[in-house]
Amino acid sequence: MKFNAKSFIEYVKQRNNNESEFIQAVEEVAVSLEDFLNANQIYLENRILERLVEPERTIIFRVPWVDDNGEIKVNRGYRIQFNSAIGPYKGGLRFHPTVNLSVLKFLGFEQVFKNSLTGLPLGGGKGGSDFDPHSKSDSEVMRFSQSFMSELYRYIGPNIDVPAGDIGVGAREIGYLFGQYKKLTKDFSGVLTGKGLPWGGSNIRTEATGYGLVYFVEEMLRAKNDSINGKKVIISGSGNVAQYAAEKVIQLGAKVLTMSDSAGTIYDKDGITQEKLEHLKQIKNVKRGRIKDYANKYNVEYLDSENPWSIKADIALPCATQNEINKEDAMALVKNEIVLVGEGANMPSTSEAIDIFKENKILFSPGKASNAGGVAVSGLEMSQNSARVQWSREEVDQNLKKIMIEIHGKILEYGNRGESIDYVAGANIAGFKRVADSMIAQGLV
Ligand code: NDP
Ligand code: 2IT
Repeated sequence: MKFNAKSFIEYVKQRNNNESEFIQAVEEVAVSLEDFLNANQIYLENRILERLVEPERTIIFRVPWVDDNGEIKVNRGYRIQFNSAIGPYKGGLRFHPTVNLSVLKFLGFEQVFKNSLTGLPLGGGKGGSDFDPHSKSDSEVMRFSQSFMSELYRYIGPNIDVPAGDIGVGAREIGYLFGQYKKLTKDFSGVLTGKGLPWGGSNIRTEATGYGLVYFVEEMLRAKNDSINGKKVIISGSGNVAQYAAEKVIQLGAKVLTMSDSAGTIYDKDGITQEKLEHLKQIKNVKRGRIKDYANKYNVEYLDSENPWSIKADIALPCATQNEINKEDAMALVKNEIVLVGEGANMPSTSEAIDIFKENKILFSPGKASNAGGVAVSGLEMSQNSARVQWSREEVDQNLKKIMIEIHGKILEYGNRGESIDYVAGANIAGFKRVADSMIAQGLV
């Protein structure tokens, strides 16, 4: 049998019309796997890739709720249970107006490979809603979250499917979702991760994605006999991932020049200090305001409606959303002699941008590798819940670091090209192999 990535993508396009983000994610994987599949016929004979691009189950449901004015609102809820070959479905929930089937399918598909790379027993899933938590009151968010869970609870469970946070879903939302699940099922269990520390959460889960990203970047630099110390770093986003990526960068002696939100970018030439970062956390997490307030308070440059990619630096860490680095942005980064691009968000670089990084020999790591620290600590939260224990910050942090270093090692197995490392191919092949072997072992289900 012969696998041809191009014709496979045509087949996926035909079956998933108009799902551009999903097709983009599949295309990247199919291209990476071409040689590997042709050299390992067993995966072709078992039609593993055809099976992998078909979610095991897709649940779509109505989410009605009442706003503070007593008006009825209706949103759409989703949970995509993508693949359970190596563990219960696991992955975040996203609440954002841009959420649709294509976005959640790309996220669920990537999650399967990411979770496999962690080495933990985690299948892949993703869900969410087109609900926009911006400018909603706490009680509106609570009523929406309760309505969402009133349907979702039927399909999840600590050994079935364990959702967590993603864009628009943080500690507040996880709390309301957990409360409603418990009320409906009478069951206090580890059905969600990202829980509060007093009620079953794990130390370091809040920090895990951002810290893990920087641990991974350190490994990439170490492989080049370099280090992060003294580097200039541009970060996009100012949510969970961006905040803790910035924190770890600062701790390791590098300078964070930018952060952003959906309205614009702040450019702090002196570098964001831990103290200023604490203020930014207040703006974004407590006041739920705009990053522009940071520029006003510290009198730094504010780039209205712009992203950070035009600012000169050594390292770029996109930590906001998908396709936030396009071809022009990638060219600007290359022109400014960027050394490394480490994805904290899921699929923040378009495929044209990735091609430009490759052509210019930029060290580039895909989100499914470098942002795996979040779901990895979610996996550790599940273990702690099962054992009814809570590990210390130090213990979880050490575990996280170890997992990120191991992911780097697994990628080297398949992505080492002598003088360079193909992190995209390495992550896709290593992530695929574990899931594919498990699928074959479990028969045609
Ligand atoms: P948050 O909701 O905490 O923060 C998202 C940030 O990105 C905010 O600053 C937001 O701006 C900005 N943003 C969101 N959508 C857009 C958009 N369309 N255009 C421009 N800016 C945007 O989410 P997280 O930090 O949790 O997630 C960020 C990324 O990291 C996502 O890609 C997510 O899938 C990924 N990720 C998250 C993990 C986690 O554990 N949370 C784990 C692995 C990956 P504003 O404040 O204006 O909305
Ligand atoms: O994209 C991701 O890996 C997440 N949003 C975290 C998933 C999780 O289950 O912790």
